[in-house]
Amino acid sequence: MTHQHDTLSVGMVGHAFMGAAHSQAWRNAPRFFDLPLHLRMAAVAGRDEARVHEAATRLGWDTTETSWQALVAREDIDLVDVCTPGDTHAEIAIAALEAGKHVLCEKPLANTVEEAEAMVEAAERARAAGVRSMVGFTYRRVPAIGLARQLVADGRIGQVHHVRAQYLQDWIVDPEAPMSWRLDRSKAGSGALGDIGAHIVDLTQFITGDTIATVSGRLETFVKERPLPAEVHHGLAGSAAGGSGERGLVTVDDAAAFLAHFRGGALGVFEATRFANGRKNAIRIEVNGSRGSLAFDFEDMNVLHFFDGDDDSATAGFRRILATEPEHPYVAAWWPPGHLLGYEHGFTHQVVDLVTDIAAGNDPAPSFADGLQVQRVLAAVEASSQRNAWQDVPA
Ligand code: SOE
Repeated sequence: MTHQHDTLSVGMVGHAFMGAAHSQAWRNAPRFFDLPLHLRMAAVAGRDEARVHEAATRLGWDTTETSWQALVAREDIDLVDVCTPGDTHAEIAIAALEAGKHVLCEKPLANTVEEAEAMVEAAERARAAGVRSMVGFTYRRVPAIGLARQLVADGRIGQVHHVRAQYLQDWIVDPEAPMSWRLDRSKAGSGALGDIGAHIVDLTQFITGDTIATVSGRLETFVKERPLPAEVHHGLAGSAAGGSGERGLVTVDDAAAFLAHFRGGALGVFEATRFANGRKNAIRIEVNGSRGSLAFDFEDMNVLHFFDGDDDSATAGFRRILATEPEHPYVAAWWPPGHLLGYEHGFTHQVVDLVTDIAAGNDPAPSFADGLQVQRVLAAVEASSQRNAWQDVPA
């Protein structure tokens, strides 16, 4: 379905924080990996003409559009990369799929289960014509996370009993941190729950190969009103509040905590918060099984801790595996062992996997259906918090 048989022309919608991360990935993937298709960074779309021009120059896009509709209508575009806030994901992705374009869509897939369902239907219709789609849970592509999944699949930790996951940030702990779209339910769908809780739901299910069956949770909004911003940095709240004195209503959760029961029998404890003072982007995951345990923290993202219960008890203990060997996922394309990877590499790996699947005619993962399943878990947590009761996640 590519425009020219060996070129994939990409059009990106949105050019803030995620747009910058995706641009770097589209640019770097072919420089480090042997891709089956030539990539063309054909166009970027944004509403403000001056800003989108500046972004295209800075991020390396050939041309610009001032509406996503114009970008989707372009015949020379093969793939649409959706890097906008959640309220526009469904509309853009469905239009692009209907126009026969492959779609990469930022997470969470949508703002509601209903939107996500419509996206899955559109993806399935388009798939019949060879059109592919993927949702951007990039942390799956951290090598240490890939290794963790492999160890679980190989039975190295045995039957999974416990899943412990925290996603901890602190960028709005200051009550004077200004409003941003991420604090507005009509734009973002939810707060910490969907923005970062979605990642740990996806990651724990990816690592364990299991899915969450039922949840009991509580959402909290600690600061209910904030100053309207003078400017917004990278979609996160800026440090300087606007001078007008006007305040806006925070309509999403600041933090979410929930218990989960996995279909395979494991018990899960999850926490997602923007109020963990001092924690910037900690993603901590621990899995305890009948034969061993795994532990990961994104703030030390090249490392996986592995406890092998089969070791001699006199010398057993968590071993610190530096996941930078060529046999670890994606690493061979980069630097020699011990030369570390960072946040942006996950986005590059995402492009590599997507382009490889498109060229091979395979279904990329995580699919829109996977994104919908995560959305159902998030919706169940919200419902549980409202009802003060356990809530099942539809299979
Ligand atoms: C903001 O909380 C954010 O940028 C998330 O939206 C991303 O998904 C996460 O990778 C980092 O934090």
